[in-house]
Amino acid sequence: MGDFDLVVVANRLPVERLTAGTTTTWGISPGGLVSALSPVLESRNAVWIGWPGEVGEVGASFPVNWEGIALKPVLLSEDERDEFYLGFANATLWPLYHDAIRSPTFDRTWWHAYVDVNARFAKTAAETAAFGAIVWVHDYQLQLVPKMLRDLRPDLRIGFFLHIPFPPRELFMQLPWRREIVEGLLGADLVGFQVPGAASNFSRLARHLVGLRGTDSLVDLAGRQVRVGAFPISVDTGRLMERARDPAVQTRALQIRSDLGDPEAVLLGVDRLDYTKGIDHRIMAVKELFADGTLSAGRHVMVQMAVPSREEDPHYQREREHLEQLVSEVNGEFADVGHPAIHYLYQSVSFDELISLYLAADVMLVTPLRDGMNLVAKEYVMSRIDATGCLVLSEFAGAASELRGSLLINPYDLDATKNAIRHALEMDKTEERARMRRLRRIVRRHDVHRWASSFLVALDEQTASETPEGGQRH
Ligand code: GDG
Repeated sequence: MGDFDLVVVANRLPVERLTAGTTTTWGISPGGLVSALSPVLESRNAVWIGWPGEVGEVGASFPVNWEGIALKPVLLSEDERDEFYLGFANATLWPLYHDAIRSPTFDRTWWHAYVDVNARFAKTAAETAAFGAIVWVHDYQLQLVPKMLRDLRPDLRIGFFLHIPFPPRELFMQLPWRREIVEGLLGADLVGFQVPGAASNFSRLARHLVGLRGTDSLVDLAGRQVRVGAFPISVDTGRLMERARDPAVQTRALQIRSDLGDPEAVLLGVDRLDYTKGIDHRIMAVKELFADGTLSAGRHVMVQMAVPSREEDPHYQREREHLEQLVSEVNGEFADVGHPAIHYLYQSVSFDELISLYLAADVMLVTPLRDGMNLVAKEYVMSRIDATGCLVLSEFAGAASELRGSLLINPYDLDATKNAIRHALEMDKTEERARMRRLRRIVRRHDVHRWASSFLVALDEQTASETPEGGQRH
């Protein structure tokens, strides 16, 4: 038993090793979960348990504390990195949970590694949490942890949040270990999803596979109830607006536009390079708009930031080659000397630079084929402090159920995507501002602090109603 009152368990720690020559330092690592959780934990007696992102020992330079959050590494061997992380998490669960856009691989060796690594995370959490502490487990890599942890420490209050979609029954049933996964999640007191559809997919499966009773929001295990619900994640609206108001960030946005040749319109995409994000569908739509004369180099430009991700995975290597080929075809055909049609950046940038890019963009293209939420869409909205700018958003992003003022598209429908981009380019300022104000109101009312506190309040309520006298839960 440890002494932390709030334990976050996630696959990755919020830091990564940065090496320059022979010097090693640790810095904050980019990614959806880090952006979402850091502001919530900074003021609590909290510990974050996760994998440092590299195999083997972390070494003496590893920070035990990062901006007020204690860090506890869970180490993986090279085989575990390959089988648990690259294998079961990213080549089985990730594609299966994203509509099977790529075929999931089912491999028994990977499954055994998934069980072993989940057990290590559960053991570390059991050793770190104080009596009756809250343990908040995150995401698809750790779906067995809730049950394993409950078996070790029945006194804990366990919440689980899935950041990615939860598939419909027809797809989930392909998984050879479907029952183990559902039972693993049911070890929690509260299981949270991004959207109500995912929550009801899960509750229905629990009833169907494990033969339990209950409703879409409450699953009844013998002697214990598990609450299930939607908790749409959001962004740190205060920080985004503060950075967007910063004169240096605004000057940089003007500089970016001037570097792009002061075009009439800048279209922007920002994504991890991932086959779920629909980057190629988006570029195809833009290509056709250059072809039919709606867009022309010099007057219009697209900037596509593709942040390197999972580079060891052959699916991701192929996706990168495919995108680079596509961008080069578009530029080959439609660029003018000094005026590319698409600026493609395969790199990550600082948070301030990202906000400057958002400020420089007239049209933001967020077109995933399936996405749990998509924070980029919400970040763009909150950066547009003067309420200008248009958001073209896939209806298959979780964000679509909230961001009703955006131009919603089916990313598989190229004509619909082209029409939405045309609409964005031709939109009069009154409509643009009205839409953006509406979007800003929605995101501002529901920022990341509210997301975290509503999840923790729901967990509190659930466990308060469940705790028998003596403080032991079963
Ligand atoms: C998963 C789910 C869900 C991107 N490039 C840079 C950078 N980023 C930051 C963005 C944003 C985050 O990374 C990406 O978050 P997304 O939500 O768009 O996507 P995933 O990484 O797939 O996240 C997703 C999320 O978890 C949270 O629950 O919304 O559906 O798939 O915050 O700003 N940050 C910096 N430089 C970059 O170049 N600093």
